[in-house]
Amino acid sequence: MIQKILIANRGEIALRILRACREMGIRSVAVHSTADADAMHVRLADETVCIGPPPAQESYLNPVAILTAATISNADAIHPGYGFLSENADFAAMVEEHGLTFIGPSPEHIRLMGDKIAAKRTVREAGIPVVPGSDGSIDSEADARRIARAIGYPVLVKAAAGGGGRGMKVVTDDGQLAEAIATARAEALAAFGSGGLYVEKYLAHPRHIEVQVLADLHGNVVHLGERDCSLQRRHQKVIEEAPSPVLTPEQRSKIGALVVRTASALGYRSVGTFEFLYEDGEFYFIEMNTRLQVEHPVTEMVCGLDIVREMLRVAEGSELGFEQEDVRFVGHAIECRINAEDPETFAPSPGTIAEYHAPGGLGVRIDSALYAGYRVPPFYDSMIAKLIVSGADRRACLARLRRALAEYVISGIKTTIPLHQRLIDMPEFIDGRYDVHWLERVMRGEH
Ligand code: MV4
Repeated sequence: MIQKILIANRGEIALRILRACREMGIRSVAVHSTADADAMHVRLADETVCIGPPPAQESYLNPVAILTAATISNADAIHPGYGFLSENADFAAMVEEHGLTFIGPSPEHIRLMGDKIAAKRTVREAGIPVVPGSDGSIDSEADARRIARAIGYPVLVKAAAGGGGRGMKVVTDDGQLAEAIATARAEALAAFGSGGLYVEKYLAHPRHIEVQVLADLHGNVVHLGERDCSLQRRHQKVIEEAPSPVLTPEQRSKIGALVVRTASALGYRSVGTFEFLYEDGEFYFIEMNTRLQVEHPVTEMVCGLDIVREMLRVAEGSELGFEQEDVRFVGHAIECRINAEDPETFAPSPGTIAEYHAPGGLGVRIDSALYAGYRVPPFYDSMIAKLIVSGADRRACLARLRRALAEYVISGIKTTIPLHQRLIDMPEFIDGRYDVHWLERVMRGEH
């Protein structure tokens, strides 16, 4: 049994994990940089350890500082949250070598899925549809040209170590291929230290639909349905919803069964997300995330499950207490990510929160570590709150979301609340007619 968990994160997700710990009678250890001494996760934890100066490299991204904190606080497990060290296979291995439980997938699964080429090959062999393209890395321009001609232009050159859109190049004909490969390789080497590339057919107007799985250590795997995360800007999600407005129950069951079979065959454990592009009624796997995700609450709201609680339970070896047919999807949920940013320019807006009033009422959930008087530090991600609203159906959910956004008061800094208010009143959003490029077109004034 896990008795004490060190939470290797900050902000709303540290609070989310801490709340699950408290409800389960597990003691919590918060770690923090000197910039976060006054943070809510530090105030609410049972114990706290300062792990370094403000830059994340020297605090939240420092494995030695975090393992030292776990040792001196006598924690028996570490939850990495999302971002920071959550998908660092070496860190997960170090945690286990120290005799602690890493609350997440095995280091081997994290490493496998971190290599996008290996991930794609693995899930394809298990029967999941993938985007047509090179089956492996491309070694030369000639190699890439042969594949590009076979699948047809336009194609996308992607970095094997990438993800999140970094090191991606669209190529529309043979003539652009050499330069795209050279720049993509250079960018990948600079960003990830490895230059492996692969080629895919470029889908021009896909949606981003991802499927949540949950697996225990005894071979039980369930899927918790999908989230539609097509509203993104510069590969940052802005609004997510469950279910996707475009899927039928039959499509959900079919893709769900495929990912469950695959996770099962891999011996996967903990939570994970299979990411797909969805275009013209077809799914195409692109990547797998081996962590708890920011947008997990929309799934919780439609499944009635506490994903973090389940993640902690399976980490200590408990069996999933339910089967696939026990997972029922009820209603609709939408999450707005609220950032400390100018809603038009997206310039960061750190500073002191003067007034804070969170909306409430039926179907309204706020996951945030904000409070009046809190100073949003300039050193970290600008997401300061998630507003998650649920309703009997998408229309009811939207009406409630509109109401909740209007109630939300965060003064003293700029936030993206006005952007959300504008987006959810646009006909394309109301009708669910949007793809992954829609938001950027709106921001350029082209919709
Ligand atoms: C694609 C694509 C079109 N065709 N792959 C961007 C981030 C990375 N996770 C995958 N991405 C894309 N891959 C093929 N073969 C378009 C994108 C893409 C995108 C995907 C999901 C959400 C937002 C996006 C925004 C621009 C491009």
